[in-house]
Amino acid sequence: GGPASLSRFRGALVAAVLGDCVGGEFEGAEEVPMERVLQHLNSLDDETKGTGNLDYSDDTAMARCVVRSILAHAGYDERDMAHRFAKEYGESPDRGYGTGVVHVLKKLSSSHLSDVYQPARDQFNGRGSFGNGGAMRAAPFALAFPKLADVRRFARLGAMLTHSCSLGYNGAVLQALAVHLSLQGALDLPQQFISRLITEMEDVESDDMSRKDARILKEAEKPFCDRLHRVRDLMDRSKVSIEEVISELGNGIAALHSVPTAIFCVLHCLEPRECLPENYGGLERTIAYSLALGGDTDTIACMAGAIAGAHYGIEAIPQSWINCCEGAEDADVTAERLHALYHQSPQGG
Ligand code: R7I
Ligand code: MG
Ligand code: MG
Repeated sequence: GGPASLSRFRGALVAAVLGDCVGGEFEGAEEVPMERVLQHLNSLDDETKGTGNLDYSDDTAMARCVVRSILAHAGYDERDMAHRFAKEYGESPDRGYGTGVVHVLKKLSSSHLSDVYQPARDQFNGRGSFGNGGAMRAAPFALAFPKLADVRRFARLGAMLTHSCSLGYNGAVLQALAVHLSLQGALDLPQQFISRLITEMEDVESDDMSRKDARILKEAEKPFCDRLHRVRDLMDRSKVSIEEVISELGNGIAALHSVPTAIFCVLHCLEPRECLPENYGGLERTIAYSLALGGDTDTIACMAGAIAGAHYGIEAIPQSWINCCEGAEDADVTAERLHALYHQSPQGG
């Protein structure tokens, strides 16, 4: 479909759930041979396994809170979103949450909290978390707000409810911007896509807090820009090994070591690749490639899925894969409501 078509909204939200559900199988594995990935994905075609048998994790659980909160308020409401995160955690605490963030979620359940951003600030000796938990649930911000400035602003605030370190919330901003651009059809020109992300992140990472955090954590002056330049270098190469991707970009639980990686997965899989089946389309390639990296596979596949789904649209996702994933059907339904909100927005599309 054209820019911001319903198919793209559905693709983004459903493929994010898919990445989370199928990626759970390999989360934490050091290296995953492509053979095993393909075996796992082939098994999804086996209808005897029943429907919805792959559970979603915290990635989808929190994204669903973001979506529902935005829909309920036709915009961002910090108290409501924080409350939904806490309630969801209270009802299903075993979705695989990060070990740090559970403390925030417990504090957020208190109704006397005067500042809902405070529990996140108290994390890790007051520096806040740089985990990818803000980024993993950032896609819905791109699907709710048509204006880039709003996507930036609200993805950042929404992440800060649990991740107050700039390396955490800036990762969420980057992920939301990637989905925003993809939704507009920007992946038709991959070089421009990565250049625009770099230009935006130059600005995002120019504030005092980002510079200070980068210095303290001994990262490059603008850590996400640095990684995006590496993505561009890897894109330009005809052959790249999985080992190089992992060593250059990472596959870990920090936003810095996973958001640029997810973006690379999407870019790398725009074209057919030798290591991937010929009958796979781009969306299938992206999911398979993300899993083969190992590490934080559910989250990297979830984020890559959102970006790729916004590009290829819902038609690119095999129905048999959708059938296996808990919450995929629900994501499809809510995508339609986000699409309506996005297009009714007074600022226009
Ligand atoms: O970021 P977060 O919500 O975790 C998301 C990940 C995804 O992969 C999910 O699929 C799920 O598996 O978890 O949770 P946090 O607890 O905020 O951060 C995750 C981890 O990153 C922490 O448990 C720490 O190990 C690490 N981490 C830090 N370590 C040292 N110093 C995050 N911030 C810091 C830090 O400042
Ligand atoms: Mg998870
Ligand atoms: Mg994960």
